[in-house]
Amino acid sequence: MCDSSFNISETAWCPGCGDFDIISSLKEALETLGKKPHEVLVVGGIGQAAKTPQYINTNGFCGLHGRALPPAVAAKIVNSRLTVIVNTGDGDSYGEGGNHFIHNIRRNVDITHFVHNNQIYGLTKGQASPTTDISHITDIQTAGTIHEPLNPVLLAIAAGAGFVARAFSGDTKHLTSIMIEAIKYRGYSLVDILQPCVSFNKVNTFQWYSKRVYKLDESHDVTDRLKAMEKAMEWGERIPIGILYKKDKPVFNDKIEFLKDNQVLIEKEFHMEKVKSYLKDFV
Ligand SMILES: Cc1ncc(C[n+]2csc(CCOP(=O)(O)OP(=O)(O)O)c2C)c(N)n1
Ligand SMILES: [Mg+2]
Repeated sequence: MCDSSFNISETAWCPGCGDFDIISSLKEALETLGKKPHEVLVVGGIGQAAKTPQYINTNGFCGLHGRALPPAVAAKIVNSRLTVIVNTGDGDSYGEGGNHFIHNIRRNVDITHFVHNNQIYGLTKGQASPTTDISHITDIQTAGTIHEPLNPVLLAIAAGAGFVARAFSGDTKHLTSIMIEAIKYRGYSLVDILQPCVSFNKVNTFQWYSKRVYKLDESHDVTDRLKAMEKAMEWGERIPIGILYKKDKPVFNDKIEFLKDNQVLIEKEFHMEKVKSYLKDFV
């Protein structure tokens, strides 16, 4: 483990889990950006990935299953000084939290969403998640999954997210660089991080991903939404990793009069009448 002010030594993850690489890349990204532990809030829901806030020395919040995004955006809205990062699983983000995922893309609060996508429900011992490939046999889906998997990066681009990337936990240098760009991006940013689950996903292993992933190079125009969607749809023998789409957009705070100056709301003088007049357009 690197010497970092973000270190906490205890974890309950299985040896070989991709979560270790993701958390060490996260620490490295935060160090590189010069962040201090008290300036960062890491939020998770429920799951193995969602334990990340417990294993990193920052402010942390563990919510309910599928409910990582609401407290994260709320924290950012009331304290815009915080760097707010959600680290949670594919089930948590795209299954139980699917509605929050779509609607927080529309809301565009300046937070970063790192999804530990092991294509399985890890904590509950290996049921199919929304990203499990079709025909994948599990203890519950004994004849193989019959549902088409969700493509989260394609969905995010289509729903209007301004920063969408895919990464692989097995290439930590590349993952760290993507994390840095995602944290720096002003607005909602999604990084779908492919990661092996050594205990409960025997199909999408480290070798499975290693054989398939390839890095997008400069020839990929990150501002071209249709090209980004095309790249997002590549899945199978070849899987592109890197920033798929990036575009500046107005964030939530820019659109609300009393948040525009990016002051910390909890430090603002409270005038009920003023707040009421700001809110009249929303009720
Ligand atoms: C509302 C609700 N539904 C289901 C569960 C049970 N549950 C806890 S974690 C989990 C799956 C977690 O999978 P994922 O988010 O992919 O994280 P991983 O463990 O794979 O990192 C489920 C189904 C729960 N705690 N609450
Ligand atoms: Mg999972």
